[in-house]
Amino acid sequence: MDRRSFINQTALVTGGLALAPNIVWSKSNNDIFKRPTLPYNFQDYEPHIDQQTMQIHYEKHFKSYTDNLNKAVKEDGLKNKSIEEIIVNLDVKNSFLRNNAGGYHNHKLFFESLSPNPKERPNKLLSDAIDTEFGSFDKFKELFSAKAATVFGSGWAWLILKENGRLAISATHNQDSPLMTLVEEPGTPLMGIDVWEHAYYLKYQNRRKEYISSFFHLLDWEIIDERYKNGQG
Ligand code: MN3
Repeated sequence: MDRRSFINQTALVTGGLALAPNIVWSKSNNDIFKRPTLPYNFQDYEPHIDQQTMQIHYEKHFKSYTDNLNKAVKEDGLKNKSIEEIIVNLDVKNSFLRNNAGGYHNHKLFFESLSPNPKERPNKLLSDAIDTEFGSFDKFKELFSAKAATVFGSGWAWLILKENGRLAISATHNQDSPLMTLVEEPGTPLMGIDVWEHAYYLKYQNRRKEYISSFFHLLDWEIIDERYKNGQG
C-alpha cells in the first residue's frame, strides 16, 4: 500500500467506521490484481533500460492499468475470474476492460521477464523448439527483432505458443493480448516486448531498434522456459 492510501484507509478506519463501515471495506483490501514486486531496483536495469524509464513504466503506466482493471472487474462483476479467463472471454466492445486487462497482463509478463542478470539462452526443450520453427536461436532473434521494429504505432511483439503446439512470432496493437480471440494470430504469450514509446523514448527516442537489441540483454529465459514447459501441459 502506498502512503496516501494508507493514510486514507487509516482515516476511514479511525474516523469513519461508526458512520459507514461498509465504505471502509469497499475502499480497502479489495484490489484483486496486483503488480508483481520487482526483485531489483530500477537503476539495476541500466545501461540497457534507464532508471527513470523503468520507474515511470512500473509506477505510473503499469499501476494505471492495474488500478483500472481492478475498477473494471468490480463494476463488471468479474471478481472471481483469473486474468486469463477475463481476457479470453471478454466482450471486445468493452474497450475499457479490453485495454486494461490486456495492459495489466502484458506488463506483468514484461516485467517478470526482465532481469539484470538474466539466463541468456533457453533450455534444451525450448531451444530445440526454436530451432525447429525458426532455424536457430540467432535467426529467431533476428525475426523477432524485425517484427518488433515494424509494429506500427503502439503495441507489442510476442513469442507465442499456438494451440497446435508450435511456436510463432506475432504482434498485437495497443494493449491487445495474444490470448484475445480477436487478434490476428492467437496463442499463449511466452514473452513479449513493449514497443509503446513510453517503454524507451527517454533513452532511445526514435531509435526503437537499439531498444530492441538492449531488451535482449535483460530478457531472462529462465521464466520463459518455465512458461513453455507449463504450456506443454
Ligand atoms: Mn508499457
